[in-house]
Amino acid sequence: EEHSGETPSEQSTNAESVDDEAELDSSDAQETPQPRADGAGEDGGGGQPGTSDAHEGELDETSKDEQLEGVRENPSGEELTTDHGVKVSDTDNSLKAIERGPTLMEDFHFREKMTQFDHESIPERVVHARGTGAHGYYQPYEDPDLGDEYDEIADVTKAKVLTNPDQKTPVFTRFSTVVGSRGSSDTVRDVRGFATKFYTEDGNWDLVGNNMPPFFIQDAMEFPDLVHAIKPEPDNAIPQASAAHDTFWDFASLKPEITHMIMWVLSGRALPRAYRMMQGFGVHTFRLINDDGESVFVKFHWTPKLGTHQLVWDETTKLWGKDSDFNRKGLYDVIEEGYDLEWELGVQLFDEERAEEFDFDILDPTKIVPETEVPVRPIGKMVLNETPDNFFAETEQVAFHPGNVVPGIDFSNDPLLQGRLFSYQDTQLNRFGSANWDEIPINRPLAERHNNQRAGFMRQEINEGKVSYKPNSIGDDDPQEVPEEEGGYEHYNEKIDGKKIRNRSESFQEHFDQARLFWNSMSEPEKQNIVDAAHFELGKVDRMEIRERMVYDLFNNVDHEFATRVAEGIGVEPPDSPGDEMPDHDREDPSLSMENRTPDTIETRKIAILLDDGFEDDHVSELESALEDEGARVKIISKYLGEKSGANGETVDADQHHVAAASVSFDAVVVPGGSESVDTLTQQGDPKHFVAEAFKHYKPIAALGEGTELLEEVELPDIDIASDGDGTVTSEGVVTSRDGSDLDAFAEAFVDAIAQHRHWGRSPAEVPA
Ligand code: HDD
Repeated sequence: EEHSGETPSEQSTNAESVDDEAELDSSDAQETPQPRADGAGEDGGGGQPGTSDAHEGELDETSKDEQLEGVRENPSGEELTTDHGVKVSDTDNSLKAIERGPTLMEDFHFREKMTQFDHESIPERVVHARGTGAHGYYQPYEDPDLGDEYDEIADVTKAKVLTNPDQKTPVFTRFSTVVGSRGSSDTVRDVRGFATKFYTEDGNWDLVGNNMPPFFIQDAMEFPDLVHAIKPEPDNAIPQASAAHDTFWDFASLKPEITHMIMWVLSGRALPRAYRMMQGFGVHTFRLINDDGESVFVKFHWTPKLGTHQLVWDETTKLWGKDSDFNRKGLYDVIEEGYDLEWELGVQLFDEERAEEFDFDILDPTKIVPETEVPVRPIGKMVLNETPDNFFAETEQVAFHPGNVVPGIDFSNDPLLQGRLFSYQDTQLNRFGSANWDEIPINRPLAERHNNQRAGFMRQEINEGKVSYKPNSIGDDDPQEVPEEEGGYEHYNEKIDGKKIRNRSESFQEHFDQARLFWNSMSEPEKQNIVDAAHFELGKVDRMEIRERMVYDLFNNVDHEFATRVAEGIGVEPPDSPGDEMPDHDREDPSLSMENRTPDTIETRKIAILLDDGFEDDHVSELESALEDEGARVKIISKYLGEKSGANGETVDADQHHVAAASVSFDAVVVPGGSESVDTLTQQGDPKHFVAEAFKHYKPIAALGEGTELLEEVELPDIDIASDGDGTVTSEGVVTSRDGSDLDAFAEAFVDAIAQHRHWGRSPAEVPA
């Protein structure tokens, strides 16, 4: 279990290696764990603790952790020193001329402490500022099934990271919101970033994707405009972390290519329940390259084992206040609690000829390759299982770059991707103020690095020797270039023939076909979510002409009924006939609906048990064990914290009290029996509100014995509640048993209801919560 198993004092630390003054000699200086030149030294270990390099074939799950171990600092049991290692006698009082006099310039400890503090902040990312990250590994499957066209993964790519099932490649993944600043809320309506750095034996590969497969625009040239339009308006910096304002929809309404992505952004995909319950997409078409230099196109897909799930809008807005770190904390907590979070990496593979047959251009990033056309083939899995030790050092300083690829993976000419290949290196210079950002421990490859790039701010490597140029005879012309056959990166030898031109390809001009495919593929509740979202977003737009353009020029070219439903909510005259460009098709792709992405699991779901003194002991213990056996996380909630006594003498501790707990932080709620407990609950507003709100948010609700009385008090519309003799009754995700005699059957029904995640068949409109 890697470093998390160690107590801080067991870890080898910076301080420890120079701890014993008596033993300090000139060679010990080497042992201070500076971020080091990987691979320096003939032995590859470089003589420094914990920073050993990967060698071919030796890479495993723990390699990155071991590398980072060399720079970890741990204060446990240590003495306070300055940055320069001088022991400090007083860190609370500055040095003064006399007791009540002015502070003296010579107080080096004061100056150093203050200077470091004054310079603590670095620029936040211009987009994707707010995020969270985790360590883990990627491992290819043995013999993945690639369908009829391709036999083996090694036939399509020579990337060892994707082909060698015996190799676990360390990864670091950062999830993010896009628009909000670093301190904004997690559960805003937004795209989510899903960026993974693979520390492969052949160098770093960064797959810098999103949780939605299309993108807003077709050419990187438009990216500054898109971001300016969606970010807070420049005169007053309002609104934060939201697209719901005039400038974004002004831009959108004038850019029909945005329509497909807008459908995704208005859907529940933009309100993920958890980062661990999100798909990820490489978005662009990339190339895979095999040993013979042959290329096949590829789209990358991450599929979470826990299903793809959403929040509902009302819930997200409450979370802004009650649990504003909901997504970031969710990832951190479950990993800390010991869950391994898993995503399957899948590929859609197609060659040039197949690409020609599609009725869209595979270089157009506003398009997906529908799974009805090309199935997704799982080729491996990623497991995230370690939280960072230090948010700034790891999650903030991790720097991704789509241009980081390894042999076997290459780019396509997607003009959005091509522009990104410039933008990320450039933005890291702005964030770090130096081209040496790749030397920061979280960004350092595990593969060896040797070249003649030199110097710059904050250079860490000590490059030995006289030579920093090629060709050279003084240093045997090292480091040597590597031929392609021996692993040197060679760009795909694509034939290019034509004229330089600044335009938009004719093949990029159709904008509504896939937007319609998305709409057609939604269930009715998902459609309603999209319409409601459009009502909110466009309802915040002051200018009528912008709302009208969205309805007439964009939505009415997706689907007439959709445009009509949106128009009705935002004071726009509904269009009388479909738009001229509305595609004439009723195609669907079931993989687009989240309702088809609900595997039968309740792992990591958070379930609230509402109780007070006098609860039915059996109900609570049986439910807890039934739910925990299935991998759910159970919390007991009561009016006050502390011990609660059951009717038959058992006791439980309340994990949370109602002032701090909110239904929006949970996936489901259950009220056990016990007349005294339920009497107390029914006299309070909070438990009733908890249940009503969970109902409003379509969440599974359960009650046993007298607990059913609480549900009756709340008056859940159109829901059957069990009476005596009914056994277990399930009604739109509300599971009740009045007699509570068959606890097993009850628990099973509740687990099933939780696995479905949300119960869209309800009509909660009148529920006052
Ligand atoms: Fe980007 C960050 C994903 C288009 C320019 N982008 C960034 C991050 C993700 C994406 C996940 C956060 C990485 C992290 O966690 O540190 N971006 C995408 C996807 C795109 C996309 C999936 C379309 C397919 N991006 C895009 C374009 C440009 C950029 C077209 C500019 C031409 N993106 C950036 C950036 C950022 C960034 C300004 C901000 C911070 C950073 O790079 O490191 O350079």
